[in-house]
Amino acid sequence: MPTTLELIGAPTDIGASVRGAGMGPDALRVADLPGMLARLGFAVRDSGNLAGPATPWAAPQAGLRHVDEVVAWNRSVYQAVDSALGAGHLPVLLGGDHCLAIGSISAIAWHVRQRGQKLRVIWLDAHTDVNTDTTSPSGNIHGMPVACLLGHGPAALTGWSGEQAAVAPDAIRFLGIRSVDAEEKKSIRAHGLQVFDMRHIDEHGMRTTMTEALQDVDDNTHLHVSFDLDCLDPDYAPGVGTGVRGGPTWREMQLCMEMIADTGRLGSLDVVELNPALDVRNRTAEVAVELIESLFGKSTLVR
Ligand code: Z70
Ligand code: MN
Ligand code: MN
Ligand code: MN
Repeated sequence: MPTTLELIGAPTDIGASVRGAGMGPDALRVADLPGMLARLGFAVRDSGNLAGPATPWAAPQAGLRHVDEVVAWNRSVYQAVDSALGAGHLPVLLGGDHCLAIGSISAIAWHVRQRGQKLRVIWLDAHTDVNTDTTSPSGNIHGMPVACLLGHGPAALTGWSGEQAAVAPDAIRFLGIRSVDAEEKKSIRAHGLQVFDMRHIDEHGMRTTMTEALQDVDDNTHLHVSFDLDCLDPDYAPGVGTGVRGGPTWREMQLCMEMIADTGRLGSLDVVELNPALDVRNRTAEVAVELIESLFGKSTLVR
């Protein structure tokens, strides 16, 4: 029986700094994400888009912007990912901004713990997203999901997996990093987070970097990929809210995805921060679909 991929749309920019990420799920559908996955041989179930509160674009309060709405969206995401995993499906969250990883990865962490598996999270991003309400320069919660998943930050957004920390610091591998706030650097050092930043990729190449990042993946590992499209260089992926120069190229990113596919352990995926309002003829959505095709084993199938 083929693996069933369950697509879960979360059309919101509730944690972002600029408007537009709410159109991400439909742009990925227009780029034919469901058709591509079906052609790879998967059963695809598109659950459509979740509903949630509009983005008020209010000022941050106590270091947090839109926290009640972020909680509401993440509750829906948690429930949808939880029921996908409960049905034996592989959840693919279509964001939406990166704050949604709090609900997604919390649900995944709960199931992985129940199954007695080892969770490893590959965080593909220009940013480390490890701010909290007390360190964030912006108050935007898409800059905080990693901290929340490590058990730090506002009480309303921590502890969702049934443990204070959904993910242990040594279970996350960051790739493509090139924009880290001063307070985030302290947190990275304090937690000993494994950050494969752009300097590391430049010096060692993507192949060695991915070999290191996937070094302890074994037969009992659930691999979760949290793919922020601003990981890519903006020349290849202009349709993101906060592009940062100097990211991986299309080719480097393809190799990254292929090496994850080769593990055979991919268990869940977030695709976030696609902003069609800033894109050029849906190019970033199309690039995302090409990369996700490799992540789900395109090249493995032809070897
Ligand atoms: C900054 C902050 C961020 C994504 C921007 C930016 C965070 N460190 N994350 N775009 N995806 O506001 O916390
Ligand atoms: Mn991010
Ligand atoms: Mn980012
Ligand atoms: Mn800690």
